[in-house]
Amino acid sequence: MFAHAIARKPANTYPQAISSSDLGAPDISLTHLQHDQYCEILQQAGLQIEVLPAIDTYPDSVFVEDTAIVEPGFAVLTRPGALSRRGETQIILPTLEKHFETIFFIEEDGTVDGGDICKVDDVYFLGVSARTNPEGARQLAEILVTFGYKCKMIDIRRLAGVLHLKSAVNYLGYNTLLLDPRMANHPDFEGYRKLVVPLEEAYAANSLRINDVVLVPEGFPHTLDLITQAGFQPHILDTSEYRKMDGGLSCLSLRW
Ligand code: CIR
Repeated sequence: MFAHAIARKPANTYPQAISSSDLGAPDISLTHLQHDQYCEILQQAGLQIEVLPAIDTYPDSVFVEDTAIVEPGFAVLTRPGALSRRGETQIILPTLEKHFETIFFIEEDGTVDGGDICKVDDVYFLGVSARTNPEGARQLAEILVTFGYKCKMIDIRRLAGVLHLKSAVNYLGYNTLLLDPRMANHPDFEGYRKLVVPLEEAYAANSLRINDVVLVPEGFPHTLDLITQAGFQPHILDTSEYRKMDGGLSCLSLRW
């Protein structure tokens, strides 16, 4: 169960965030509305959420998930792979210091984006991507194993159009993974119950379990069906303005 979350309001510069999509420019007032709706559902799900102020220096700073890995007892400050995002970690550090006594740091030359880090019970899957390099994943694994977690690296560098591991793999609890079809036969995911989204709904593989509900992006009927049929309680959220900047439901918060 999650009890806490941190989010950050979208920057006025959000339209300049990194994007590989061809979905057009985000509408800033709709971006804010979708953010409010997101924070509200986290609260309804029982989380205490701290919503940090917007930081216009960092257009991508609404995607707080990438800046840290958080656990009830500790946090790891990442070192984002995109240069334009690297300073986001120093900005969020004082907030993390309020919540966590123990903070670890990913050091140069390692890079890690939180979006690449997928926790599945006592296993951490560490995506090696265009953002998280093998050295960053190695440093993070070194920290996590001291807390008893198993760590497995998953190389996604050949998966076209997949930014982070959690763009393609998310854990819904009850031994169930929600997967992009290109990840469905990965040997490290053997033994899990798999819900495989159709390729045309790959974006919805980034659905997010928050306590009793699974947040599902709007507009992905097959994924919604899969999740519902599997016995989860879905809650649909419109994330259109975040999708335009390659972001999804998990990216918008840190949860512990
Ligand atoms: C980026 O390229 O870094 C942002 N535009 C999107 C980050 C999405 N974050 C995530 O999946 N954790």
